[in-house]
Amino acid sequence: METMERFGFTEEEKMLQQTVRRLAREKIAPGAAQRDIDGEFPYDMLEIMKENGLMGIDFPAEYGGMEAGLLSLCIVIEEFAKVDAATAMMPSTQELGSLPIILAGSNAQKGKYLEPLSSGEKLAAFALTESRGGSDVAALKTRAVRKGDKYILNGSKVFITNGGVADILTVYAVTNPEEKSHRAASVFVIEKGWPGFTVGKKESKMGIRSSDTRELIFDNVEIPVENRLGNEGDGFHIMMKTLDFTRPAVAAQAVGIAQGAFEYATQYAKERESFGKPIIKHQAVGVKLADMAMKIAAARTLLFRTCDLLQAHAKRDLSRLAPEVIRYSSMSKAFCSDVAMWVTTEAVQILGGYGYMTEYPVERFMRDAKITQIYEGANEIQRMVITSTL
Ligand code: COS
Repeated sequence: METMERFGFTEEEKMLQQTVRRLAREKIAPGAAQRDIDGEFPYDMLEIMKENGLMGIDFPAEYGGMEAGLLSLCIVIEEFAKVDAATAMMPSTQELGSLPIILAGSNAQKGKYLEPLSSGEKLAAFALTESRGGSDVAALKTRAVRKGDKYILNGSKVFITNGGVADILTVYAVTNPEEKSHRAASVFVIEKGWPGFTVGKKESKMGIRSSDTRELIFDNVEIPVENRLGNEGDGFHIMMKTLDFTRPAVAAQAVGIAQGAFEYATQYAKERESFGKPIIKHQAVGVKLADMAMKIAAARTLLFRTCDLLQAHAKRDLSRLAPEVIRYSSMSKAFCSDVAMWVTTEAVQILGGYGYMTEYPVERFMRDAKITQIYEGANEIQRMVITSTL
């Protein structure tokens, strides 16, 4: 049976939303179009995140985080994504890259790594996907071989967000190939600058262009044994549980993108006239806007409900979440991102020729929306996960 823990924001969450909404409007929106053109990692935006304590929103208070919960993280991501989906990835990538440490790290590992990550002084990355794909996690090939008190890491990862800017990376590698595939891998914390660890060129992407996406190459990288998270063989479970908690962050990014495009298209439809009246008065346009409003509201409601469920079951260990909770995580990711893609495409349609021009923001929203259907588990995978819990 489903249970409803709560519905609605606490006073703190309302205040957080107001604060980040203002920050997004005043500090993040103005340079968003130029950052999309430049495609460079925006360190000035990182400074804004750090000044406002937003890099460690859901990090444990014990290690300098705000410990404000997943819903708070999603509130922040939505507000930023309304104006700039790439900047919105800063707190979410920090959470994704660090959650394996929060879930499976020893006190010593947490003590060493989490504080500089919560403050944003150091950046994190989550290194799972390889060139043969990111969906079939159990088939990944990067290898870590134990030699005394070290592991020797060889292989490569692709499409890693923050790959070129991260200081601390959580890396998935096979340690026990003789075990069955879901017990064959482990997760390690590695640091920028370690001998043998290099990064490829920055990828040029369709959307979220200012985020840093790269290949990672490991050539005999020596990892001290104390940098393994959990036990040998825990890797698959660590990464799956991390994704259970971070897929709603992608959903939040998608809802923000959809809302941003919707608001722009609505304003445009009220001002632009054809056949002697504002185009919103033409049913063909008005009905599109009504459908956009409905789908966004449904998406956001599903997202908030998912955050409630995950927060109520948030145990910072490796125990598996209830099937219903895993289902909601995947449902929110797939549904919100599909809505974002549909809404942004319709927003471009409403603006007509102007929608196709880079001078207007809706084509950027449309390009940014696409990745939310692909990363952190393609929407086809989310539907497999949903089915598996039924
Ligand atoms: N949390 C904890 N454990 C999990 C889990 C979860 N969410 N999902 C599966 N497991 C465990 C299962 O309990 C099972 O454990 P035992 O072997 O002890 O019984 C094991 O993992 C295997 O589960 P399953 O058979 O379902 O695994 P599959 O290999 O069939 O793969 C999918 C499952 C496809 C769901 C998984 O590989 C996946 O999510 N892939 C997408 C990954 C992704 O998001 N990639 C994007 C790039 S990273 S940004």
